[in-house]
Amino acid sequence: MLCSSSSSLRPHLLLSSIGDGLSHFSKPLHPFIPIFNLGNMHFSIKSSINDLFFNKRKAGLNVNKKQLQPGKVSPCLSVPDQIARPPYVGTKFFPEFGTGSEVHDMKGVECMRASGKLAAQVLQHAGTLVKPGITTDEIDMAVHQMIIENGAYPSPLGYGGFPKSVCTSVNECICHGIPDSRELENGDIINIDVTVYLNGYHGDTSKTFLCGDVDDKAKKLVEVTQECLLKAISICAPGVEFNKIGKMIQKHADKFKFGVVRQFVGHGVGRVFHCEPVVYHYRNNERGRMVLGQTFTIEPMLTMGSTNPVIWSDNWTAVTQDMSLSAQFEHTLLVTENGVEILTQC
Ligand SMILES: [Co+2]
Repeated sequence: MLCSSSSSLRPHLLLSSIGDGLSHFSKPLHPFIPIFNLGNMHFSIKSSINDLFFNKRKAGLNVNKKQLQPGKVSPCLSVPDQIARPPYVGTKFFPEFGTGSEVHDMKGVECMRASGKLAAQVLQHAGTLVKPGITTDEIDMAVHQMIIENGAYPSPLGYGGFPKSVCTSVNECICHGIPDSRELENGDIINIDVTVYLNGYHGDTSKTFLCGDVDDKAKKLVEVTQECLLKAISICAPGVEFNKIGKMIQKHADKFKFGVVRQFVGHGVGRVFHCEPVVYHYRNNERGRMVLGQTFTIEPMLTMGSTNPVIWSDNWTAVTQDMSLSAQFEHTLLVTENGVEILTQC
């Protein structure tokens, strides 16, 4: 959850109308927060004239799919009192993007391994639930239950007011979809983004799952997005520049003519949910190198068409401007002597 100019929960968000043209990204304000709060202004999905125009264009990009619509969001779920909360829970403000990077000693590494493993197990379980007819709200309930049963807190719940325990991003939703009453349909793709807070450490991971029979174009998008993540992971090691990640991802996406979303970024993660470094998924010349013992995420979002996000009036749900499909994969990584260890795998 981070937005790029300002966040994955919120990758950084830029003004969507100029997003692709921006070369001067300011530092992310917050992973979960758009720089410009477009939701309540002119970009409401239902009212935008642009949408009418872009809907006509979506035929080849989101074949036979209905435009995603907001469903009903159920009341907040509770967390037992004995489970420790991250410091942002119960505050009205978006947490600051942490300026210190997460570099761990042996004990910290063990805590990161534990939270990463739990996040991966929860994500794996959530994936088994994906089938036509299940609601994203039911997936949220299952995720919430499994996290609290393991003595952890679901990091998205209460993060800057986010109302649910997991992000569920269907079809043209790039990220930060709020679980609701919508039933998954045959042919949908859905990203499930799980973050858990266990013993004071966050573990953050997401995957895009196929629901029923998915057409070949969408399958290819999902496959290539996962390849982008794995290729980026393969070049990480102490001393490697973070900008190598974006180069690798963009190069592979370009081969298949898929777009790379710029406004949402990877991030440092550990005691803090979102902190430095900012990890861009597209070509860039940002400075900064990986350090032994450091933990961060890589979480590329690829699209079939426009990479510009539009934010719904719920202030969270980010969808592609042209309704083209979007896929995402994410891991939390630990820099080791020879490369990185993927913390978020079972
Ligand atoms: Co993340």
